[in-house]
Amino acid sequence: MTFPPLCHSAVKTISLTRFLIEEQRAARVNPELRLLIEVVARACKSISVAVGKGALGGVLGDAGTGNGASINVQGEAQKKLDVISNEILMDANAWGGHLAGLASEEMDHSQRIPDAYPRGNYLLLFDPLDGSSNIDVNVSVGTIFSVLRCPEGVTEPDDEHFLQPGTTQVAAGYTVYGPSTLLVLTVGHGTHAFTLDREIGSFVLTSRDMQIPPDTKEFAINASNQRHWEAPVQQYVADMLAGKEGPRGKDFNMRWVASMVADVHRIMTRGGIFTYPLDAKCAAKGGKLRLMYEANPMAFLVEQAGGAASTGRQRMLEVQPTALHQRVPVFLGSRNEVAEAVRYHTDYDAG
Ligand code: P6P
Repeated sequence: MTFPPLCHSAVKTISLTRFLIEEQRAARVNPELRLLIEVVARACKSISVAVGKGALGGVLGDAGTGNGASINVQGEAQKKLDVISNEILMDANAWGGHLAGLASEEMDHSQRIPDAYPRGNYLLLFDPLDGSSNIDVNVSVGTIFSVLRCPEGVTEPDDEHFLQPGTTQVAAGYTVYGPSTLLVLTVGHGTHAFTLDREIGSFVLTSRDMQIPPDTKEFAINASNQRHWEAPVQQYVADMLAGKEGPRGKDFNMRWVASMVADVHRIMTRGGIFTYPLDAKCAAKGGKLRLMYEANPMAFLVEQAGGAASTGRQRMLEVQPTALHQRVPVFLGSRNEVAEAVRYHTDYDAG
């Protein structure tokens, strides 16, 4: 008896679970990493529900007691949803036995999996709710995560064990909580997008092997910082703004959502360059965006989609981290445009 022809559309879809099982059969993930990704995806579904409630869930506004907002290690006011999202990811990943430790934008130091639970071979880093300053104005926000191997023989990981270059990531992803909730994932074999089907509560493969167009006419930058930029960035942006009559010979468009996940997802979908360059305001910190759980996972995803990611002077994934919450300048997206931005830095540095 062979299976009858399955006709209704639901069986033609590939769920995240089926995708990961097929990746496992192809020896591209092992059972432990598959479990890790499924646990993180399930936690993102819970975050999507919390974000989606908005004012009705009493989850908007700043976290902290009546005497003022709580401030995180970044020196930023925490939103209630920052704290809720962080707790969702912590709780979801504690008991599964797939992790040795985890680190979050919202926590000063990394955390080992509690002794009550078995420890696994992976380290998880995340920004539980990136762009959360947009929450109160109902603009898309997201979760960003990165997966590293716990170093051989380390059973009690500390911050230092997380300080691995982006090339050592075994998986990375983001979930964007927008008009639809999308999980974009790589395990090192292409970048793939899954849309949350709220009726059945599962992520469904909607874009296999995404490809970022190599060229673009669209850039994303916070132009209010223009007077603070380094000289090569000033020139790079000025030449784009000069349009067809200028040295670039084409007109450009600009977008800035101020939510990295939203800006990067646009670029993953239609190309572009996202940049948060070094500027006088953040130069002392090394930049604005964090290397370990923002720039590196996004760089992995973008490179797997045929794009490029740089600090302006170095391939992002080759930066050797020196601190858990280290910040870096970021240029990522369409590979030929990133190469152009890097060239402005190279030419400037060469005098
Ligand atoms: P600015 C959000 O706080 C974030 O970390 C990224 O998501 C976003 O790209 C950037 O900062 C926005 O920074 O200076 O424009 O508010």
